[in-house]
Amino acid sequence: MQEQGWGRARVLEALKATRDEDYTFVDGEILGSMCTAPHEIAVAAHAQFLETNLGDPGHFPGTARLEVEVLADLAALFHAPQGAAGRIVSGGTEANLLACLLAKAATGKSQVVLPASAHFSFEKAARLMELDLVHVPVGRDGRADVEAMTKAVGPKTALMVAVAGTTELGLVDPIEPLAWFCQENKLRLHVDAAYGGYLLPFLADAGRTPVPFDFSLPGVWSLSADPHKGGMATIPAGALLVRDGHAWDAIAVASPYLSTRTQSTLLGTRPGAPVAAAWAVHRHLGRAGFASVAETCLDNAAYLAAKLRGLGVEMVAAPELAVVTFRHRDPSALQQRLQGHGFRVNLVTRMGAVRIVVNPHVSRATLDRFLKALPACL
Ligand code: 0PR
Repeated sequence: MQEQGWGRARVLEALKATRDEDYTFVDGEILGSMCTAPHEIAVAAHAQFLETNLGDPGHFPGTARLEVEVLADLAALFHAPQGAAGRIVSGGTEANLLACLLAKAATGKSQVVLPASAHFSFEKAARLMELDLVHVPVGRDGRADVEAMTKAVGPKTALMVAVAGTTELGLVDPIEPLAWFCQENKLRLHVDAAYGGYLLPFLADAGRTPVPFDFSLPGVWSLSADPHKGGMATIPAGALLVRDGHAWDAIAVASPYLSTRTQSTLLGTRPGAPVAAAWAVHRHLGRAGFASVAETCLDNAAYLAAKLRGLGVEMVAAPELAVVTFRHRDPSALQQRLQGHGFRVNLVTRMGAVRIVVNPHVSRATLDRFLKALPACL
């Protein structure tokens, strides 16, 4: 640290210059992220709640109520029964870590059966909790292979994981048969809807066939969804809901010097600002607003995929949600060339492909500009 402090203007100017080195969601510069530009009302709400800490909710009873209300919205959206309980967490990673921790605490077992397509956050869970991860190869369609998943289950299994919107392809696993299997075998099923959580509830509104994925399936034990992805809240905001709310008691630690007696999230100090942001977007858009955003994203993804096919580009899988992943003989070179045109796509190295996530900030006009630049880059 330098000896003497800088004036306010100098600090802010230096920060502005630094921020200018970043890419932004504006103008569709970032095309491969699962996050999106926070909604304008989320930004305003975030700014109002900067000092709030949900780790000590006694000081912030208003903010604590917002967490309860966001969770109640999500519980209703995902058809959670009476008695379910959740927590707002820092994102999909913390939600997956907690789902594993809750299952381990409830069963005393440490094996987790999951599709090979599951997010790498489960690897972190495995290291932290000494879990035995059984990665089951996915079927030819890129989705969890039901037969192989059920065969992988044994007496040591604490949890099965299914993904509702995979990171690489945005595909939804066959959750219904997996949930029936788990129900019949008294096994816990965690649905990772970090990405799909704000799209799947609106498929029917968007003129698509609904896909069962949530607590309406009795075998679903827990479900995560990220307000900081499809919820257009500010970072960091994830959510984990558990069918049997008492499950949280098993991981609670005493917090004697705080305003609550126990805590059962991984974080101690927890920002209230993104929770206020999520609440603001929920109230401002309502179900109808989210349905309309979902329809636009799904339509735009289908438009992009059709145009790409027209250019002779090969999709890894037909897009089910709004992730468009296509093959290229040299994905890194393609990424570099697109970067030269102001578009940042993500690599899916494992598949020799690049990924575009058609999130709310990606407009039809942006896609048309991208499609115009693409042929010269291919
Ligand atoms: N579960 C699924 C299915 C996910 O896709 C992700 C993140 C997570 C869990 C973990 O969520 P958090 O990152 O919120 O902890 N998937 C994206 C990925 O890893 C996240 C991401 C976000 C990627 C922003 C790029 C980016 O610019 O690809």
